[in-house]
Amino acid sequence: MLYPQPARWCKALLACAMLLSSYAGAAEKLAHVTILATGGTIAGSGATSTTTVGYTAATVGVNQLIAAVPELAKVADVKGEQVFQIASENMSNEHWLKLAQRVNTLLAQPDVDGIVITHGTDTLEETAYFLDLTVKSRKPVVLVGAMRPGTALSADGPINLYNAVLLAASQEAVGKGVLVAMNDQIHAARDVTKTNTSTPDSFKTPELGMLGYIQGNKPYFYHVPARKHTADTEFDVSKLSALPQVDIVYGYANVGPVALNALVAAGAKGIVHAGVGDGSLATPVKAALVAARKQGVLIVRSSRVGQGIVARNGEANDDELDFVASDTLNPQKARILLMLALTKTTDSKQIQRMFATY
Ligand code: DAS
Repeated sequence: MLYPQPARWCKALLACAMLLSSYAGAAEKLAHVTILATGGTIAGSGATSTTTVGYTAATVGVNQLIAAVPELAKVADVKGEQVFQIASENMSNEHWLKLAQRVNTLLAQPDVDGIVITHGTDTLEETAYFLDLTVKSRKPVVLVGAMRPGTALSADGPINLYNAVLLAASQEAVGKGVLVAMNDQIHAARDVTKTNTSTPDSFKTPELGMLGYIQGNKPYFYHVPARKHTADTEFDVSKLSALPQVDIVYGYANVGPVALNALVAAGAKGIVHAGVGDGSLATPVKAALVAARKQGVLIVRSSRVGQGIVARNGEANDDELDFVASDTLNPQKARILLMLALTKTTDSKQIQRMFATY
């Protein structure tokens, strides 16, 4: 038969219409995820396929990142914005304020269900925690990076980006705080840290544990963050154009007060001391910290050790010295909480409460 009967035409047209409507329906059901690109290795390129160190970070734009992973279209309706294009060792307070303000503006829109931020791995944990304390929404915000540039054999960026978008599009990620998706794992912003200079399994949450996995196109959560975050935060950066200057001094054998005194003289409003052990203070440094406190500088005792609680009144009499203990926050994260705390108060007792809350 050359031409099908009209009845068959109708059946064929009906089948096509149903197929198209199912695709359209599926597309309608996909969550709307915005990818904010900031640079880093995930946007990096190397000279050869075996260049996994010594490549150039922050060379590939957000549209190229999205085009390189067509599978994204199966898990979300994705849009991209190039917010910055930097290696993350150059991330600044100003970058953080701009990013937090953009995230909050987007999440207030009903047509945005989640956000993915592509980021260099060097300060990814810091940006994640800053946003954990400043995002005013329960919608998912997921940070993602790569330990190898996209030009390398077994580049980890594409699958990390796919997993991050899938997570940001999921209902499971709602209300869990800012998340980090790396190496098929889901980490909480507060506790994740970069533990290796170059291997793909670099991001870990030592002792306190990661939240779950992304496997077989699905997120699996086994834990939830215990501390306050995002929608429950008391910090508001919406009208800020700068943050108080807070610096970190490192403890080690034979340390003296020169670096500390220079930072205080340069106008630091807060100092985080990355002490040896349980936040111990070498005698000459303790004297300089006491003098700084008398000038109104807020002092937080943290530890270079990386795990465990820095106990209040443990290695130093914080009550007498009017210092703050960092709880389990590592020095770089204690700095972020102290900076935000100083936008609200200089009362050390209030700030200690904040370290017990977030
Ligand atoms: N320089 C590193 C950064 O941008 C590259 C990376 O690991 O992302 O953080």
